[in-house]
Amino acid sequence: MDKKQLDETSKFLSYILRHEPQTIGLHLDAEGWADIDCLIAGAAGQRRVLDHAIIREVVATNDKKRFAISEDGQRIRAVQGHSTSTVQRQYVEQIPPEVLYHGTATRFLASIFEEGLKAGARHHVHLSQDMTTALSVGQRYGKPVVLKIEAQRMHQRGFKFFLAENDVWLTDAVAVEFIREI
Ligand code: HQG
Repeated sequence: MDKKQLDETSKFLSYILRHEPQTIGLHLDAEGWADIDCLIAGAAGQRRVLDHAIIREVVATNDKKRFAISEDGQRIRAVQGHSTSTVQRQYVEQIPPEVLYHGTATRFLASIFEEGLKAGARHHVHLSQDMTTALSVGQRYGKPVVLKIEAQRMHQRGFKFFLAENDVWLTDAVAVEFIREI
């Protein structure tokens, strides 16, 4: 597959495995796993040709390591970023570094400094350990801005942090007092 096809298939998988599995009649379990044969059959119903080799290539080449395949090769899941309520992943709690970063767009700043960072449609607020990643995340919504989150201080106050398999940090919400604009 060329890069364009890989990106396009990755977007399709993100849509199905994070947000709208029901559009192809796919069942996800609470940990987000879907049977790959069912995924292939559901996609075929929408005239989208997938097979195990294509899916493995998308998973292996994905820039953000968004997906994982089970050890037996039969199931696939998105490792984070879900909005569908059928998935309630139980991430293991982790101690965060001193600071983490959140990329957003300048147009959201007034609201963020009023009500803090909220998860929105997804299940968590997404944070990263490096500013470059945060900047590219923010760029998706307009003029980007990076916010510094006092993660260690939040942790000391009892807020929970989780680290997805692809190194994206997750937390339920971030109160204004822990947010600094850079
Ligand atoms: C903003 C991508 C107003 C928040 C990325 C963000 C990430 C508020 C947007 C992952 C707000 C939500 C997630 C408030 C938060 N008022 N705006 N109180 N609180 N926001 O897409 O973090 O490529 O759901 O700043 O790499 O942008 O999809 O979250 O701008 O890891 O794999 O509301 O998605 O990964 O947007 O991105 P999103 P996000 P993928």
